[in-house]
Amino acid sequence: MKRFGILILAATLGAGFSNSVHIQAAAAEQTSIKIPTNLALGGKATASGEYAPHQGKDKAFDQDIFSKWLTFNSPAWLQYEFPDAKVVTSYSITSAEDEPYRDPKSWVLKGSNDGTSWTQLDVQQNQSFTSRHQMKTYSFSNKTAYKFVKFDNFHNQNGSGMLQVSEIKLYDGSSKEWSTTKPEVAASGENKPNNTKENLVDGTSVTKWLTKDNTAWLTFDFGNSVTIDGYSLTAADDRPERDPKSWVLQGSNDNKNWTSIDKKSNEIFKVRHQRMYYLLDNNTAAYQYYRLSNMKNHSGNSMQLGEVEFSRSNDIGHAINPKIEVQILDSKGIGKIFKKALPNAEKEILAVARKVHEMLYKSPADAPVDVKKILVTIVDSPEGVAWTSGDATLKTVGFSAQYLQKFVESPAKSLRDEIIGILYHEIGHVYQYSNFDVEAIADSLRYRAGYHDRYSARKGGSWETHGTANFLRWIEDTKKRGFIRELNATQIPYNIGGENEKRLWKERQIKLITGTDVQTLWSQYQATLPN
Ligand SMILES: [Ca+2]
Ligand SMILES: [Ca+2]
Repeated sequence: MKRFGILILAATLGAGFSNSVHIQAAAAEQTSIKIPTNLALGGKATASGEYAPHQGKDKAFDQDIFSKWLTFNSPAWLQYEFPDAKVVTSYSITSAEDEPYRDPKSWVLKGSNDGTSWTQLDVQQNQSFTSRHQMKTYSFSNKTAYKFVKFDNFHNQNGSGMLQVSEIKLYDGSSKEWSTTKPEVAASGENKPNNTKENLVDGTSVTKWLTKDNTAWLTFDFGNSVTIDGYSLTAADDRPERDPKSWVLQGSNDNKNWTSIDKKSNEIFKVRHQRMYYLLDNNTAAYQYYRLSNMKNHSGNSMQLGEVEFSRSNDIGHAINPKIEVQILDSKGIGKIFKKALPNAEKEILAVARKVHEMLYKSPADAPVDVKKILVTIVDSPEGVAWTSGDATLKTVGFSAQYLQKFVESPAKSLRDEIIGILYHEIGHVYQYSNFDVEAIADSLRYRAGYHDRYSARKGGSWETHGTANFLRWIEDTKKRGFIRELNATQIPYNIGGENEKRLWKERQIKLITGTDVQTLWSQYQATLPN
């Protein structure tokens, strides 16, 4: 399958400012994070110099670590004017993607209300950035609101020549809190010790719940009332006849009186580990308990599931909220089949975007960019399938109308599943940070969500040329949970030259993360595959 036109993203994750609180409640398990509010929004930047327009002063305040402000003369100054005066008490500076000598070394931060008389707020000297796109945060005490802040006497590491920063954020200590809750599960039955009900909410479809019955119910207790706007069921590893075929989703606040929310009567999971997402478009009531009741399998005497997830309005994942827009632009209007396959396309694409983000980042606070909008277009393109382009705030995912047309002409296949699979891949590109084999990482997400058949992989080749995506997925599932996130947090150093050096660097990263040599992992993986 041919794909093209992929935008490669880069740089370090903005860690270091999120608080994690782990509360072991009586039933459900809750984690919350605080994302600090960046005040550098909607204001005006001025500077002693800039390399406009591509490396202009605005690039220091555009919420995008992949763009930078560069000035040819150090020392320099950089000023930010807020729309309204703010009480700034901390700030972060993120280094750019290359040339460490251009990083800031010393500066004075000043505040002013008229742009003329200045009060010193913070002084830093002998600072250094040990990696590219590294974010460093500085705090100071201040109780006065200022309309202007200015980084003055801004020196680079060399003392003269160019100075550059990729991003500056300004904070007043306010933040927004998000939490995630792992529910307590109750079930009509389970198969101890390996296929227990807890396996339904452990974050991977590799572990499963199984009951030796053709009917079942499952209850999920969140500890508090929460509204959900969707839920997903992920198929287990084998035996499709054990998949749930029908169920009723209900909500309750006392675990006794139940209200029906959704009903399915003939669901078919076409690929093992397929994650089927069900949108609840008009659901506004909050419930503490959710129940999959009257579950029936396809046939036989057992039922099983890999994972059950609920999309909660207060969840960390909902901090990811890009505007989604779909435009049918092809000359013959073929693109209408896209909307027919995904009737509520904007909301379904948002759900994929949130899942992809979760697969790439532990928390939205760790993500290097904040994509504001994803525009999905269906266009004339006789070649290719889909592609992603754009800057950090607006991404465009293109689909070939001709490809969709050809696909829909093979009735054995589901256009809906194909589109969702492509979305896992392309939205992977929208959010990925690492330049480590961008195609393989994006495709590993598609495998993980069950929109490529991982069991169709065959023995042969080497790790970097033959089925790399499923190999990465296999490491994630069997060797190291969070492996793909850690891989996505790496960045091939800008000064690494040849292909061989790059390969050795990649192999070192895999060993660093997993503790195992890549050739050993590859041999173990090969042993799991049929000839
Ligand atoms: Ca920037
Ligand atoms: Ca599981």
